[in-house]
Amino acid sequence: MEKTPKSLRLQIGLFGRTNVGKSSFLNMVAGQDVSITSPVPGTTTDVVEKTMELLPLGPVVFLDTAGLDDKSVLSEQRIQRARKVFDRADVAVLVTEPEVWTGFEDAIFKEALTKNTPLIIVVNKTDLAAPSPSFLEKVRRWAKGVVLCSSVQMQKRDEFVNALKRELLAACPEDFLKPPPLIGDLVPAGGLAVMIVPIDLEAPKGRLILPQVQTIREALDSDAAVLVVKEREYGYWLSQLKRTPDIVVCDSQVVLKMVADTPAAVKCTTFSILFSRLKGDLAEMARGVTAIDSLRAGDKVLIAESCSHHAVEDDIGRVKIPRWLRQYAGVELDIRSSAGRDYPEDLETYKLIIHCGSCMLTRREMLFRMEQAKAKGVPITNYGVAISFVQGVLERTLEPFPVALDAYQTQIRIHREETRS
Ligand SMILES: Nc1nc2c(ncn2[C@@H]2O[C@H](COP(=O)(O)OP(=O)(O)OP(=O)(O)O)[C@@H](O)[C@H]2O)c(=O)[nH]1
Ligand code: SF4
Ligand SMILES: [Mg+2]
Repeated sequence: MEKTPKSLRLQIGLFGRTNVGKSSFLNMVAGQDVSITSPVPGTTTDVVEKTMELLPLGPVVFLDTAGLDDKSVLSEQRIQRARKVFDRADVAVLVTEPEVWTGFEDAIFKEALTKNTPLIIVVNKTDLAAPSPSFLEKVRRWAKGVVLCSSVQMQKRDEFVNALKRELLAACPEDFLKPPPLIGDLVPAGGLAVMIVPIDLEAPKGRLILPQVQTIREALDSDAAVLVVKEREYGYWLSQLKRTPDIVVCDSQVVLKMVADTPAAVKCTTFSILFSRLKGDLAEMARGVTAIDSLRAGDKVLIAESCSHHAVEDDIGRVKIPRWLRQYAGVELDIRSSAGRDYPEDLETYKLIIHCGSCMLTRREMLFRMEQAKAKGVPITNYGVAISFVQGVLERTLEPFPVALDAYQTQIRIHREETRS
């Protein structure tokens, strides 16, 4: 992590009057004492930098500044250094206290506006006084995001840090949400990717679906060759090849056949797994799927689709996944579904969320949905990961992604040990 150059890290500037708790807030987020704090105004006299990995955002650097109000006695040089943080910051975090809004806060707000820097307001010290609805209404109008916090209530740290992550995710510039490659890193220039595409009832007439087209396109962009076959012809064409493919990708519905027909030395995965890495956090999805193991009779499972495509007779989300889930769990489950923009408010009532490949969502939207699930303590996975899991081939289809495979193996081990004891 330390190898990531600073410019690739999201730079988060912390601003606020002396003594509002900027350094205490940073220490709470970092989970360690990074910046000195004290009741004496003007404790921080120079910029303090703290790099950390703030998932799902990735590497970030917090810049804790000296409070610049009339209580600070700083040299011109130090004032300039604190001011310069504004030029570096990709996101500005203004720390304030309930009901306190002075000319200082106004100045920070205006500077953020002029520099077009997204502003998040942290209302700190809420343990001393709750902010009034009118104060909150005012700050919500001005900032991209608002976080209510108490930097001394460590028992609520997770809640505060999750709220900050959600606001950062919503506010950070698009560049910082650059997706990992779809397939480009799995097939070298001059290499070969084989794609298995079933042409069944669900296949649209006369064309391929978007995820398949995008995957083919990215392999071609990597100067690789692509062989596209239906599942029935796959074995035959594999036997005709003079070289082994670098990667084989199939539609999740034929994953069992792909795994059976693919030699152990050849890497293989599914379109849906490729997309869960592109759009979200594959390791988290791989961890989340292990929740299927502990589903009990009557448990609520959400099948979340992010567009309202016309459901066909043997639809994957409405028919096939529920059937496989019930077969795997061996009990009756309460399986609900949501489609399009509506993502249920009562996520906490579900034992598991199984999300579609989210080809219609941006990476920011999907990461946001994952964060919402996490904030409510609900495991989340996706169609591709879940299908490979219930078919018993997930370790095979995660092989091309060592981090996700490791996350899955660790979680399933913990989980099965817990069930045994
Ligand atoms: N009750 C309460 N006290 C807090 C909170 N956050 C910080 N404090 C206290 O407020 C005082 C100032 O905190 P600092 O974190 O040093 O504040 P700062 O904004 O970094 O101050 P300067 O570096 O001087 O600009 C310390 O005594 C903290 O313990 C909070 O959420 N609740
Ligand atoms: S957004 Fe989801 S439900 Fe809609 S087509 Fe893409 S994967 Fe399927
Ligand atoms: Mg400080």
